[in-house]
Amino acid sequence: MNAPHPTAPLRQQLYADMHPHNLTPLWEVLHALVPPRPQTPCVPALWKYDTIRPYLLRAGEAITAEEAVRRVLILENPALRGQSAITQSLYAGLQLILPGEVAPSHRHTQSALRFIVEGSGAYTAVDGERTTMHPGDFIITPSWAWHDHGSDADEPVVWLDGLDIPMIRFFDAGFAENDAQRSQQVTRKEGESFARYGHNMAPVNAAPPYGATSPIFSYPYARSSEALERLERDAPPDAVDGVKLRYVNPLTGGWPMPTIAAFLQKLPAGFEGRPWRQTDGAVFSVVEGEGSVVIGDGDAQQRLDFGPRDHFVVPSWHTARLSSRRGCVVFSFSDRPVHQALGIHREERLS
Ligand code: GTQ
Repeated sequence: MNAPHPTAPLRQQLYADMHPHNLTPLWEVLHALVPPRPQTPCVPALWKYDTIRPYLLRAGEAITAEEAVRRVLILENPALRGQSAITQSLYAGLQLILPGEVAPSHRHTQSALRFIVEGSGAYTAVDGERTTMHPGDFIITPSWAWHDHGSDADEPVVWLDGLDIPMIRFFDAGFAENDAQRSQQVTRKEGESFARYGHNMAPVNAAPPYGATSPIFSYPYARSSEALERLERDAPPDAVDGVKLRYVNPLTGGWPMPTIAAFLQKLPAGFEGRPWRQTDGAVFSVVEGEGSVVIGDGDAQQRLDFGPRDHFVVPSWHTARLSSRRGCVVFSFSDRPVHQALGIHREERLS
């Protein structure tokens, strides 16, 4: 055993005496505060849709969308239980809406994305325009925009909600309001935003309607998946990502939301991806096909096998590699725009 440091009693007395004055010594915590590499408390996790779905449907019996305001089961990182967070900065949940229901209109400073997991025919309304949901569609609710959801479908509709809730909580910058009306009045025809912004063209002399957020509020899967299929057919896949595209704000070429990046990727059949790591922890939603991801190094390695509608999280700076025997399509989102805005984003391709 090491002999106690000669000034140890001095130190202990110092700590005790200054404690009531809200002072604490940096040197006891310096290495944890300024770690040599990211030390996230988040752990990798997988939510199998077959396991989750019965609980979602039970939630549908236990509470109406109206009463819940948003009927969502939160995907909580197993190491962050009670914090409503899937990573330190991001929130994810699965929202259920049943035929005829309305999730009433409100707005908040948190930005939201919806990625449709199951069912067609529900809608979300933003700023007087409704968009109909289909599996694989990527839909945006900009910060502080009124939004309500509803369903004229004849089946349950489930989507993944991705929000920057923990980030906004960190900055203590959250505001929210309920609308006077339950459902927004429809003032614009469905597809108007897409016609204006979704065809590699843009209005002349018009200010961006949602500031730093994309003016396209639905990116239909039919279009995104067609791009991936063509690229899979006509171009060589990337060694790490397969065929991967990012969603863009057409007015800037940048990320669709100021706090959240979103991606769609296709792993060709037989794909064995090379490993990579990145500072932005990412949440994945599987659209079609099957595959697996191996996360971590050495003894801490974990393999998660995924299929359609499963969700998983790869935490910050964890080495990961994707593979797929039969091919698959996977959506993902992360807080990369914030890392990049701060100049702290890092990624590494490993071999
Ligand atoms: O749909 O507005 O999952 O406000 C969490 C908070 C969804 C929403 C969530 C929300 C919403």
